[in-house]
This record gives sequence, structure tokens and C-alpha cells, in this order.
Amino acid sequence: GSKKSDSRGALIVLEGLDRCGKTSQCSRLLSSLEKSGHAVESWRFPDRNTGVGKMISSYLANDSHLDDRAIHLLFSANRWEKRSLMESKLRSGTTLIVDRYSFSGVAFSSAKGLDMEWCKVAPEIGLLAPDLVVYLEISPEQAAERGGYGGERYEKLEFQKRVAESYKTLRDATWKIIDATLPIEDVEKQLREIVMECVLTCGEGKPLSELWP
Ligand code: 2DT
Repeated sequence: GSKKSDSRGALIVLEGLDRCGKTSQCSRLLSSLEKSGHAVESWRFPDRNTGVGKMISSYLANDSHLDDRAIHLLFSANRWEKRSLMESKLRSGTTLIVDRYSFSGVAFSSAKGLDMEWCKVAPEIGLLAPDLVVYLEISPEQAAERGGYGGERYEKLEFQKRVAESYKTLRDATWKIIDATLPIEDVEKQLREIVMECVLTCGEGKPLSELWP
């Protein structure tokens, strides 16, 4: 059996196209885990509060222009600046629910035509590997019908179609896929079941690992 000291929080990542419902599902999952007495925090990438995050935010708002590789590396740097805090939270037993992570980095940059291996390799190697990646699946057309795309750089149907293709190439058998077009409560229920199993495994001492496993 595993020692109590190996017990840790789980690193849970939610991915999907814009308007797939990730952000509402993250907040529902957060309150449900809090209610059942878990130590849990909700994070998101990009984290727009850091210095790097402010550069990213200005790029997304079309207030600045950056070379495709430069912005890719800034998104990655934005995860690196949070890595040690992430590790200490997990080791101290806090589960992290993360809205977008390295997979968004690869999916969105490769949708612009950057080579997928280039996107994955150097910048992301050594970041903490999620214990669980949940993909909320919706077609780009259905996501667009939900309306509410803001005016940010990537929020356009044609681009989202390319992102969807990139996610398809990127995902592997370990990802859990949930149909994001189901009623919001059904998505929430499926998500909670998958996450609870993962939280349990991590609580029992599953070792932390790094990208790309
Ligand atoms: P939000 O709308 O979720 O704030 O995301 N993105 C995100 C990237 O291109 N690379 C990354 O590494 C990450 C984390 C996805 C803002 C946009 O930023 C994109 C949508």
C-alpha cells in the first residue's frame, strides 16, 4: 500500500473548442468538489494576470501582433511560470481543475500551420502531466450556433474547424470524451464521475509525472 505522504491532489484538465461549455463545467465541478469536502482550486490557461499573461491577452484582443512561434512560446512560458506553484499545490493535497493546458497550446498553434511536433516538443517537455484530460466534444458548427463568440482572435468558425482537426490528431486513448451537446446537468454528472475516480487514484498515491508521458 502507499504511504499517506504520497497522497496528493489530482491535475484535471478540461479541453475543447470555444463555446463547448468548459468554463461552466469547471465552475460546477469546483463547487461540487468543494461541497464534498475536497481541497480544490480552479485554474485556467492562459493565466492573464501575470506579465506574460498580459502580453497574451493583448495579442488575443488583436491589440498586438506577434510571430506565430513567439506567441506559442509565450503561452508555454505562461504555464512554466505556474509550474512550481502547481506542483506544491498538488503535493499538498489540492486538486486542480484546469481550463485549457498544453493541449490547447498545441491544437491552436498547429491550427495556424505550425508543425505539431515542434509545438509539443521543446516548450512543453517537463511540465506536469495531467492525471486526466477531459475533452468536451462539440462540432465547430454547433459551437458557433451557441453564439457568444467574443471578438478575440481565434473566435471564428473557420479557425475553430482547424482547431477541431488538431485536437483529433492530438488526443489519445487516455483522454475521456464527453458529448458537450448533452444537457448541462448530464455533462456535469459524467464529468464528476470521471473526476472522482481520478481524485481517488491520486489520493492513493499515484506518482506525478511529466509531459509528454
Ligand atoms: P480562453 O478563451 O479560454 O481564455 O483562451 N490558447 C490557449 C492558445 O492558443 N494556446 C494555449 O496554450 C492556451 C492555453 C485558446 C484564450 C484562447 O487562447 C488559446 C483560446
